[in-house]
This record gives sequence, C-alpha cells and structure tokens, in this order.
Amino acid sequence: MAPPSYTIIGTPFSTFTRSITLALNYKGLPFNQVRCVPHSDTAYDNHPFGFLPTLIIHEIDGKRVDLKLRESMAIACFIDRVAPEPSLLISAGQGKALVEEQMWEFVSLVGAHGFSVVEAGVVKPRIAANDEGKLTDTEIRKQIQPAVDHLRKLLHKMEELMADDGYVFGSKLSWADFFLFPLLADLKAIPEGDLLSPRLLRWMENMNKLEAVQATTHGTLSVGARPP
Ligand SMILES: N[C@@H](CCC(=O)N[C@@H](CS)C(=O)NCC(=O)O)C(=O)O
Repeated sequence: MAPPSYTIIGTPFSTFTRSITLALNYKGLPFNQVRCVPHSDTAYDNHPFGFLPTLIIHEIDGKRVDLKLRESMAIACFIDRVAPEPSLLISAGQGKALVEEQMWEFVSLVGAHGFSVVEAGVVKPRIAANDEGKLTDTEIRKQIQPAVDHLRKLLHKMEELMADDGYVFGSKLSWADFFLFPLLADLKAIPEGDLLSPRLLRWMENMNKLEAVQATTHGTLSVGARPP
C-alpha cells in the first residue's frame, strides 16, 4: 500500500495540531503524525520558528515535493482545496453569519485570542501547578484568578458569536468548530472547566459524537495525557 501523502508534525497535545488532524480525519485524508513538542529539534527542522503544526505535503501532481506548509489557516485552505467534501465552510445565512468570511473571522479570533487566554493563561499554569504538586487547589485558584477572570470574559464573547444551538454556526459543522474544540476540550479537563456555559457544554456534546473527535482524543490533555 502507498504511504500516506501527508505527514503532520506536532504532538496530539498541541491544540493547533489537533485542529488540523480533526479535519484530516473528517475529510478522510490519511496521514502520518510525528509527535514532537514546540521548539524541539524536530519542530525547528520543519518550521522556521519551531512552532506546531507543519503539514508535509509529500506529492503534488504525482511528483515528490515534500513541501512543508506552516500556519494552520494556510493548512486549512490547502486541505479544503484538495478535499472540498465534506465541506467545512459555511454559507451566508448559516448561524449568525451574513457573509461566509465570518467563519474565518471566528477561526482567527480563536487563534489570536482564545489560545493565549485558554491555554497560556489558564490550562498550562493549572496543569503545571497540579503536576508540580506543591500548592493546594485553593492556592492554585488564587494564583490563576486574574487569568480565569479574563477567560470568563473571552468565553462569553465567543459564545455571543455562536448560533444559539448546534455547532458554532448552527446545523453546519465548520472549521470554526475544529479550531475552538481542542481549546475547550482541554479546559473541560481541568477544574476551571466549570466556567463552560450550558450552551458550550451542549456544543461539546455534539462535537464528542464526531468520529474525528474520537479519533484525535488519544494523547490530548482531555484524557489526561502529557506531551509528546
Ligand atoms: N499561528 C500559528 C500558531 C501555532 C501555535 O501557536 N502553535 C503552538 C502549539 S499548539 C506552538 O507551537 N507554540 C509555541 C510557542 O508559543 O512558543 C498557527 O496557526 O499554526
């Protein structure tokens, strides 16, 4: 059997990496995954700044190229072009979107604001403190309180952009869901997951039913894993 045409560089623990593997699974594109953490030798071998993920495209039009594509939104556009169906795009009129580009707006907001607030602000400090085992839960809560306040506001603002039910843009699954999900799956795994509203919890239940979600759960914080 021919080897997969794609390799994804990045640990399943990386939320941006999971957004891409969710889509590869959903669209039925086989891939290999090289598990590495950011700023490791492998990450730098594949990304100029040692970030995750990189998608290695082994062949284009039958020719070996081993092209390294970085930046998850660029990778998403590539995946959409080579595998347009099942579509992860939305049309005007779906959810609160008046124009199609609002889906990419949501994705960009998640990447630019959600990641730092959820992961860097709350999830990673909480996990580091838990793993270190020196502070009590009360002490940890006090230490991360400012970041948790920020997180509460972010979740509220993201929810305001979402449809009232179903996926982020209502009945149609989109890239918006695949970019938001890894962050909130991590959040749900820690005590600060209590901040998730009934709407967000319903959305997560919908997401958890997807085969792509189940296929990409192994190795993530949501099941207690640690990198790589
Ligand atoms: N803009 C990048 C962001 C990727 C990103 O931040 N990845 C995280 C891992 S989930 C990372 O490599 N972080 C390293 C760092 O912050 O130094 C993308 O969309 O791919």
